[in-house]
Amino acid sequence: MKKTLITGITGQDGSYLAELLLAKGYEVHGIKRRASLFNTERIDHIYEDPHAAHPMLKLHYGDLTDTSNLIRILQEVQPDEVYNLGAQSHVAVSFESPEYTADVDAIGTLRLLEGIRFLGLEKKTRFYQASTSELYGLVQEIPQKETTPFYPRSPYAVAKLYAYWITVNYREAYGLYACNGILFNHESPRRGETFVTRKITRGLSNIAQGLDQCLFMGNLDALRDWGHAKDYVEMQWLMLQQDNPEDFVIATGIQYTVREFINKTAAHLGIELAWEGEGVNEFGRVVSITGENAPALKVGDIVVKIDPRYFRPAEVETLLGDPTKAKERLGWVPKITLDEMVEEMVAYDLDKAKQHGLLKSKGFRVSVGRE
Ligand code: NDP
Ligand code: GDR
Repeated sequence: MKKTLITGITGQDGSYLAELLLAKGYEVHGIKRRASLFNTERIDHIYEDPHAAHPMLKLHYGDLTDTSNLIRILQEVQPDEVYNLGAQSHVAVSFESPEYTADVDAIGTLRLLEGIRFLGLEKKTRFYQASTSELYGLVQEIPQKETTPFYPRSPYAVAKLYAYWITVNYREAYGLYACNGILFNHESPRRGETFVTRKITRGLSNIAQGLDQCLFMGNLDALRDWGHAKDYVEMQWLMLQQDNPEDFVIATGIQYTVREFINKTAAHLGIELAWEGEGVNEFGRVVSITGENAPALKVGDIVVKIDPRYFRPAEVETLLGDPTKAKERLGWVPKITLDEMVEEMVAYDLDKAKQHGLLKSKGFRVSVGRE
């Protein structure tokens, strides 16, 4: 039986990867942070009572900023595979907390690699690093592939650049089986609520059900190559099963603007929007409603506005990946289309909005969460 250690197991990707590895018969260990409230909602359905005879999922308290803690966990688990998914993963937040982001995302990666080496695990343990299309930043080539030069545009991306190269360095210097997955944006109903796709599916669902009035957005022209997280974690596992460690771009090869994502979300709710105004004065107005998903709305309502607060000090305007290498070498192709993903995300968020609407109608206080 193989043992794996996942940092970031409580996040979007960590939860899907843990499901996948449990289904493959792995003993899965995950690092969770101490928080003042429970933070395991995404993995509660696979959580096992630690008092069970042999639980296949085990959680350890820890943090990527804590070297001795990481070394102790590595020593205890002796993992065959480590997936380093833990990160301060929000690009906009990295401008607010650049030093913390560097500590977790860059030095945290080094701490894990050095821990593997320190414990003499470099011949046993395979290492996956969650690298990112944000490395391309101000893009030097369209579409972006493994050989495209990097030009990071945020403290997050600069920290991930260090993590990318230190992973390559430990592979070359110490013969560690270490890979970078350069993953383009991937989403799901488990996506954090402040990333743009989930902010849209959740925000418009709440507005449709009368829990909120307007969605305030940043740059609607940004272009992203969006896939489904479930498809992408399969690739993370595949990368560690090859004869030789290599880095791969994972993407769909199709890009859309944020505005198009809003239109698709609205369409799944039975709403058609017209875009009026320009620049910071642009807004989205309801021009037709079909079906019964938006009882709180009427034609003419303004449901999307721009708030410059969500503009970034330096923006990544366009990202488009070329996953040819992953297709040819690993036989990987994404299975879930963008429209199927939007449908799944809207269904999930609309269901939640309806539940909250019901509670509100019975007089209970409901918080929609504000950023
Ligand atoms: P999430 O933000 O959903 O999850 C991040 C995880 O990291 C959470 O489990 C979080 O814990 C944990 N974490 C945060 N800070 C620390 C810390 N100091 N020590 C230990 N753990 C920490 O990210 P995703 O699942 O979307 O992404 C997974 C990884 O892939 C990240 O490294 C991200 O940067 C990278 N990536 C993501 C892409 C995407 O589109 N989703 C694309 C390319 C790369 P908690 O739950 O307590 O907050
Ligand atoms: P990104 O994802 O920065 O690409 O990083 P995010 O969903 O935050 O932004 C995508 C694009 O949408 C624009 N945008 C907004 N973004 C947010 N969050 N909120 C808004 O209101 C808004 N309005 C417009 C952004 O400016 C941006 O251009 C994600 C993270 O998961 C990283 O960890 C990962 O490495 C990359 O994807 C690949």
